[in-house]
Amino acid sequence: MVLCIPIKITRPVFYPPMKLIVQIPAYNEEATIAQVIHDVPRELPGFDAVEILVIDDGSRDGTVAEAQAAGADYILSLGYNRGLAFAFQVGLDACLRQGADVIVNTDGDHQYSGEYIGALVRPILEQQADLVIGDRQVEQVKHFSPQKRLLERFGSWIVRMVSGTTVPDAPSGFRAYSCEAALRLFVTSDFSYTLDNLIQAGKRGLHVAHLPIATNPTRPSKLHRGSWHFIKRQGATIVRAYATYEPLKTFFYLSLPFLVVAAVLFTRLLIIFLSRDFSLPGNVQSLIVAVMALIVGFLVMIFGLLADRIADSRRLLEEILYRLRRQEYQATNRDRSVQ
Ligand SMILES: Nc1nc2c(ncn2[C@@H]2O[C@H](COP(=O)(O)OP(=O)(O)O)[C@@H](O)[C@H]2O)c(=O)[nH]1
Ligand SMILES: [Mg+2]
Repeated sequence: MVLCIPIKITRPVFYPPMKLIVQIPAYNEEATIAQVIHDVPRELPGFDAVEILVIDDGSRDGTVAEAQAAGADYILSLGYNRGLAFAFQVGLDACLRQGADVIVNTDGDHQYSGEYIGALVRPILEQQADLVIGDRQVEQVKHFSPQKRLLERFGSWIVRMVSGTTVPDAPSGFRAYSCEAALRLFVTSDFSYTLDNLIQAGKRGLHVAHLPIATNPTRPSKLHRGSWHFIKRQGATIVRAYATYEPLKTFFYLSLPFLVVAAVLFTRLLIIFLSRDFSLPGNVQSLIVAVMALIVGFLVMIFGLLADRIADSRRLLEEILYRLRRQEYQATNRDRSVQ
């Protein structure tokens, strides 16, 4: 039986049992993981089951024991530390294998309150969204430094521009995925999944919603290791994602300075040429620079065309991956109705 209901198709008359899995990527979170697990509501309107998956990213403390004692349904141990982006993707795949219809991601440091999970998944249940992001309303978070607040707001603004979504808090880790979104999206960044996933979702036309939430004060972020580190890693993710989805635009913007220099120099040379009896005395250097700028500008545009072709192939690969995952999902969940 197909449990994943594709977007824009009205619900079947027969409602299959709905399962929500809350996944928690955790790296050395023994102090807070139990609190996060206890905070997850085990009964929610619209779901027959709410389960919890902890992805232990090679923790060297008592995270696993704490999670087990607190009642986590599944613990996925990655063995050694693979980083948040990897842990997140492996978690989504595991949730799909367990037959999740909706997946919520929350952090192991108890930054996010379980009380918002019901509201977070509602737009997905109502088929109004594929991805819902918890908006921490960063400007009001007192335990963030002014610098961090500014960075996060600026970063979110860039992501909105790039992705074409309206999400106010792009790096938020509190988010809900419909089964369709989890099957379609995949993380390519090795730093964090948050921006990567959001840009993919926006560019591939998934519906992205957001919900204002309040957050709990927590330990300092382990990902945000200083502003420069954060800008470098997240900046690289945004530039890569934009170039992947908009190669023609990206390479056109890159070629523009060269073409402008060439145009200005050629115009100047033309004026000199016409006003000095069709000769260009003493302007060989300008001519060389103009020709070089023109060549580089055109080469960059040609790279854009190549990148555009590669992006086309990637689109096909994405579709193949989606269909493969969907088949796996249907195969592993064929007998869910008898559970
Ligand atoms: N920093 C970090 N966090 C990880 C890793 N693997 C999983 N996580 C989890 O990712 C979540 C977010 O990390 P955190 O340091 O709170 O970053 P924040 O989102 O900036 O607050 C937490 O639940 C971590 O336990 C890892 O390798 N490094
Ligand atoms: Mg945190």
